[in-house]
Amino acid sequence: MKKLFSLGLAILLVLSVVVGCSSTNETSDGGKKKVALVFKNTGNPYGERMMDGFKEAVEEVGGEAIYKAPDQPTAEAQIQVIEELIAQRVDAIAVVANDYDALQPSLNKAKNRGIKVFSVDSAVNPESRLVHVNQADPERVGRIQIEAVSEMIGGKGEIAILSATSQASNQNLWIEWMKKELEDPKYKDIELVKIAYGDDLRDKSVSETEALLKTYPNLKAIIAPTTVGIAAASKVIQDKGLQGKVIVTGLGLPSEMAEYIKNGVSPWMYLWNPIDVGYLSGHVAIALAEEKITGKVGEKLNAGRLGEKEVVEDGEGTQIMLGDPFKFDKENIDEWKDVY
Ligand code: RAM
Repeated sequence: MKKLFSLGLAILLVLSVVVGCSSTNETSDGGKKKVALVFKNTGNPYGERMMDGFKEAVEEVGGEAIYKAPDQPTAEAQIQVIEELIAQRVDAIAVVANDYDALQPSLNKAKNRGIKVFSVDSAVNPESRLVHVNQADPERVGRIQIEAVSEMIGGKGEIAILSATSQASNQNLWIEWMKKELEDPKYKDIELVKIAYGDDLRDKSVSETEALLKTYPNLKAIIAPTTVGIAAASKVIQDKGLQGKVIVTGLGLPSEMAEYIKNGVSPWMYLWNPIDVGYLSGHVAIALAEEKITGKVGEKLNAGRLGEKEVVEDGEGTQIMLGDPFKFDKENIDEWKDVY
C-alpha cells in the first residue's frame, strides 16, 4: 500500500512538471507555440517586412513563427493555406484577408479546432475573428489621401484610384472614406473618374495605369492606396516623362518610392511601419495562443518594444490599433528608405 502511495505521488510529481512546462509559449505536447501569418500574396515586400516584425516578436517570447502567402491574392488561395495550417495544428493564425466574408467557413473551422484566429492589416468580418490588428484609423487613412491630392492639383481636375484587388477589405474601407471626404463642397471641382484594380501585382498595376492614362487624357492625379500600386504607377509616369503633369500619391514603401519622391513624381505619400504591424501581431498571436487575452474590449497585452496595447471597439468587433499614418516627403525619405 505504502509502495502504491509513493508511486502515485511520483506520477503526480512528473505530471505537474509536464504541466508546468506547458504554461509559457509551449503547447501541451511540450513544443513551442506555433503561430502563422498569412499574407495576401507572394512577391510583395510589404508582406515580407510584416513577417520580419512578426518573427521578431514571436521569437522574442519563445514561440515559432510560420509565414505563408499564396501565389495569387484571392480568397480561394488563402482558404487552401488556412486548411494546411489547420492540418499542421498551429496555435494561432493571423490573416491579411483577401476578402471580408469569404474566409469565414475556414476560419470558423480553425476556431472549432481550438486555433486562435484574428486578422491584421486587411480585416475579416467580426464573426470570423477574435480581434483585428489595425495599422491606423481607416477614416484618417482615407481622408488624408484626398486632402493631399487636392493640395497637389490645386483643388481641380480628374483623379483616379489605382487599388489592389476589388475584394481587399483594407483598400475598400479606405476608398469608402475617400469618397466621403470628396463629398465636402470644397472638392466640387475634383472628379473621381475611375477606380482601377492592379491586384497588388506589378504587371497588372502597370497596365491598369497605362489604361487610365489612355482613357482619361486629362487625368491630373492617381491615388494608389497600395504599396505595389503606387510604385507601379510612379514608374509608368516617370517612363512616359509625365512627372508634374500627372501626380501620384497614396500609400507607399519608402524603399520603393524614394526615387519618385525625390524627383517629384510623387510629392509626398503616407504609410505606417509594416515591421511594427507584423511585430504587434506576433505579440497578439502568442497572447491569444496562451489565452492571456481573448480579444475582448478592455483587455491589455504587453507588446514588447511597442509597450502596452489595449483591445478597443471596432463597430461590431474589436481591434488593437498600432498608430497614425506617417507622411513621407523629400525632407525625410532618406531616413526611411533603408528601413522599409
Ligand atoms: C499593399 C497591401 C497591404 C496594404 C499596403 C498599403 O502592400 O495591399 O495590404 O496595407 O499596400
